[in-house]
Amino acid sequence: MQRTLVLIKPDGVQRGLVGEIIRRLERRGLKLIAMKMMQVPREQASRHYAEHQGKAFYEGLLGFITSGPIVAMIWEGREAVTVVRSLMGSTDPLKAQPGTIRGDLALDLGMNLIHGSDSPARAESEIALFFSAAEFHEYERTIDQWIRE
Ligand code: IDP
Ligand code: MG
Repeated sequence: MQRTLVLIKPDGVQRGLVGEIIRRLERRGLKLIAMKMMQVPREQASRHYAEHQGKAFYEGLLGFITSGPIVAMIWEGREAVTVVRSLMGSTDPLKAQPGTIRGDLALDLGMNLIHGSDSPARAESEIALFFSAAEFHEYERTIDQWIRE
């Protein structure tokens, strides 16, 4: 079973879309393993977005992600990384398909509501950056027999 890191960015919290976003992930059948509300320290944000260092939008991105509380979560399921990315939609909400989180709920590249890891390897390192193993919840869901073949 694969795990992925999801962040509801400060715009999602401010706009009251935390429940809406979680609802979409839950309804797909993904399983919530960990969740917390936090304000990301700048040092953690710069590690999280290290791949974008030096790009024109980097400073704005760091300022934005550290500007207010976010909700950080770990979600588990078959191909969870790809499934979450497809539920999110394209990075630019103007290009995101209707039916996706960004395509239904956002308009701006810098205010696109949600982060999801883009590969299993990145998921592993991003999960380690945001959570300690003590914060994971191992539990059985009886409903899984109706989700997993
Ligand atoms: P992703 O969030 O879909 O994985 P990335 O390319 O990893 O997209 O970029 C990280 C975040 O940086 C995006 O979600 C978006 O908020 C912001 N971003 C990416 N490209 C641009 C840009 O060209 N201008 C402004 N912000 C950008
Ligand atoms: Mg990315």
